[in-house]
Amino acid sequence: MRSEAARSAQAAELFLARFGAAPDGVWLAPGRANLMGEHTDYNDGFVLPFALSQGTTAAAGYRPDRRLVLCSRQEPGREVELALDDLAPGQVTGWAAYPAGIAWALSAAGYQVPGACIAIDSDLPAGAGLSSSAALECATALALLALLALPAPSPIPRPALAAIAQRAENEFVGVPSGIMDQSASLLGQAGHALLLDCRSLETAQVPFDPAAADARLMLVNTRAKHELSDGEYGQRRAECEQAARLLGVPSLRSVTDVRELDRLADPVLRRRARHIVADNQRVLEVVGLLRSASGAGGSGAGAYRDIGRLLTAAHLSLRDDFEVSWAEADAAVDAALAAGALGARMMGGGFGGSVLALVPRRAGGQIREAVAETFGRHAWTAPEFLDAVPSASARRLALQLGSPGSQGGTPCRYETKPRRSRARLPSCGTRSTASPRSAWTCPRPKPRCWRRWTVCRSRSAPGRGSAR
Ligand code: GAF
Repeated sequence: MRSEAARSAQAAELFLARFGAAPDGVWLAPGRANLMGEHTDYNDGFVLPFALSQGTTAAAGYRPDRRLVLCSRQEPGREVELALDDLAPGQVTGWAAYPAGIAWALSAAGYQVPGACIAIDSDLPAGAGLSSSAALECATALALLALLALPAPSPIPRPALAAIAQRAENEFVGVPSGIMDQSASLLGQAGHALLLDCRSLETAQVPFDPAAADARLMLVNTRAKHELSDGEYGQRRAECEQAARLLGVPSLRSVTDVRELDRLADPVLRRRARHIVADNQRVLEVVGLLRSASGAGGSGAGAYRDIGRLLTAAHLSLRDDFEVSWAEADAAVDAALAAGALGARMMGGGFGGSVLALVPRRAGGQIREAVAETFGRHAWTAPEFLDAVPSASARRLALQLGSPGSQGGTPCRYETKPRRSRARLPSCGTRSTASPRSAWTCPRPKPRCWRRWTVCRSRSAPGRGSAR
């Protein structure tokens, strides 16, 4: 795993290479894994995710106009420049819709979002079901809040920020996701899973230390790409809402006894609802087991064995009742269990993405081999294995200006030698192929803006805004 200093330096270098100046700061938001509670969030239920050590950085710099310029190391050639005042749902597509949606949702919530240049980098594999979208949203949100021209009177509470990020995703991007992913990224704590009651939005940090029980969590990226926007996710959501309507309850969270589901005549709706009711119960059981493991004074090995069994039960429920699993996930779960995993299940929205396996520490190698061998037999793309370590939430990183041999450390090449006549605002929007000195063009020659830019650029960390 890269250190925070290395991540910050790489993010700043990316910004410098593209925008010709050091950023005002670098913010990191983690992806998430989910221990238990799948598709329960939009049913007002319980979820138990945790923040990963892998995440997304946003290196950001204030700009004095009302434009947002976005580039990403993972999306070369797909840079986007937008006018903040023209942002509207559905207007931006592709990867940039997520950060643009954040600017839109923050403005809608009353924040004076500033113009900004933002360079994105990530070590979360896209489409692996590890919430790279939520991480992108949350890193952008912290960056824009820190660059606010007028500091907010008080820091925005993280749960409120999660709701703003969810709104960006639901309304601006058009993906009907729940609140779990943003909450995990913004509220996770190292060594803990986050118990979130999606009805009351109450949270609790639950100690989660598989290593104490000589176990570890392994993620298997099955390389089958998952997309929440492709319809099946929305269909499951609609089925759950229909089941709740037919049962006469505000949401499936209100059902705690599966026998109540006998009133549903439609077998498909009954199966969908059964998964939700059972997964809510599994979340609470896992929380009980984790608490007993951390309070017992012993290793908690027995509790982790039971958690493993619950993981596998959840997989069967997602596969057979909710019908969101996919061939590679089923094969990875079977292979992992046969090779000694304590439990395993598909994770996230489904139809692609990753499997989470709880494995005895010493069995990691043989489980990886068994899963890889299974994929080879099917002639599937080789899976990717990642460690899932419960980690800290989104945060500002100390700005590292330059690693040995880089050009880092240059605060802004426009600060000291602005052109005397026809000075141009060093827009980060348009880059020519000419020499670095003339690399920036701007349609509006405004020496005053220029001065403001240089003043602002010399105001370095900590930022102006309220975000941490
Ligand atoms: C995706 C969604 F974004 C979450 O809100 C959640 O519904 C999850 O799928 C399934 O549990 O990650």
